[in-house]
Amino acid sequence: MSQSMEQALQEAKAVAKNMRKNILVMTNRAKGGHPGGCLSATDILAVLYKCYMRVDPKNPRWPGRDYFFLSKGHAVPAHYAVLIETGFLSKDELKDFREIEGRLPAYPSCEITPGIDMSSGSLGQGLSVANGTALAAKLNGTDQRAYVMLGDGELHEGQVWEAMMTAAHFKLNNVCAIVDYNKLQLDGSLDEVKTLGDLRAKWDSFGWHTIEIDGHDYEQIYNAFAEAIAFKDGPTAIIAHTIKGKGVSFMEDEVGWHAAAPSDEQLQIALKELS
Ligand SMILES: Cc1ncc(C[n+]2csc(CCOP(=O)(O)OP(=O)(O)O)c2C)c(N)n1
Repeated sequence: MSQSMEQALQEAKAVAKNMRKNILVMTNRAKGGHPGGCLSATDILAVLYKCYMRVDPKNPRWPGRDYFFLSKGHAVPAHYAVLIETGFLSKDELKDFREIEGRLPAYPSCEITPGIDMSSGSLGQGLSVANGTALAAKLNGTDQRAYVMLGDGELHEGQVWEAMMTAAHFKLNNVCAIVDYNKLQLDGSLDEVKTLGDLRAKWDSFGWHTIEIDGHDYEQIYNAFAEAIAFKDGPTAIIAHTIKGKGVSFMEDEVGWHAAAPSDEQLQIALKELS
C-alpha cells in the first residue's frame, strides 16, 4: 500500500468512527431511525466520500459534481453523518434529525438537505436515477460519475432489475452500484424473506462488471472503487459483504436493530465501545 493511500484510509477510518457515533446519537435523540443498515454502510461511505467523490461542500449544486444516491433511503443518518464529516452539514444539526424544522428529515430530501441529490425512502428507485444522471453526463461530454447504494433487501424490488438491464444496455461505465449485502431485511434474513441466490452471477449475467468485497475492509473498498473507475466497458457493481449493526456488539447481525433507536443506556454502552 502506498503512503498516500495508507493516509487516506486512516482518515477514512477516523471519519467512520465519528459517523458511527453520530448515527447512534441521532437515532437515540429522535427515538427512531434505522441504525442497523446505517452501520453496515458506514465504512463504504467513508471511503467513497474521503477518497473518491468530487464534490464541493461550499457549493453543493456544483454542476461538475459526482453524484451519490442513497437508494436505501431509510439509512439516511449514515448519509447525514458523512455529510457532516465532509463539511456539507454542521454537527450542531444532529439534533434536527426527524424534526419538522431543520434540514435532516427522517428520509432523504433533495429539496431540503445540501449534498443530497435524490429524495428516497420508497425502495427500488436509485439505480434508475443514477442511470439517468450518468446518461446526461455522457450527453454533456463530462466524466462525472453516479454512485448508488442499494440494500440487499431492496433488490426484491423489480425496478432494480429493469435498471440493471438499462445500465448494461447503454454501457454506462460511469455508473457504480454498491450493494450493502448485510443479509438482513426488515423482519428476517434475506434467505427467509426471499433468497437472492447467487447474487454475483445475477449481476454478471445482466452484463455488469461485478466485484465482491468485504465491505468493512478499507483496502478492499478502496481498490474496488479504483477498479470501477478504471473499467471502461460498462457499469460496475460492488457487492459488499457487510454486517448489519457493524461496530456495536449488541447490534451486530441482529434484525431487531433494523428500525429501533438505542435507549440512553444503550447509547452510552455503544459510544464506549466505539471509543
Ligand atoms: C417500495 C418499498 N417497499 C417496502 C419498504 C419498507 N422497507 C423499509 S426498509 C425495508 C427493508 C430493506 O432491506 P435492505 O434493503 O436490506 O435494508 P438494510 O438491511 O440495508 O437496512 C423495507 C422492506 C419501502 N421502504 N419501500
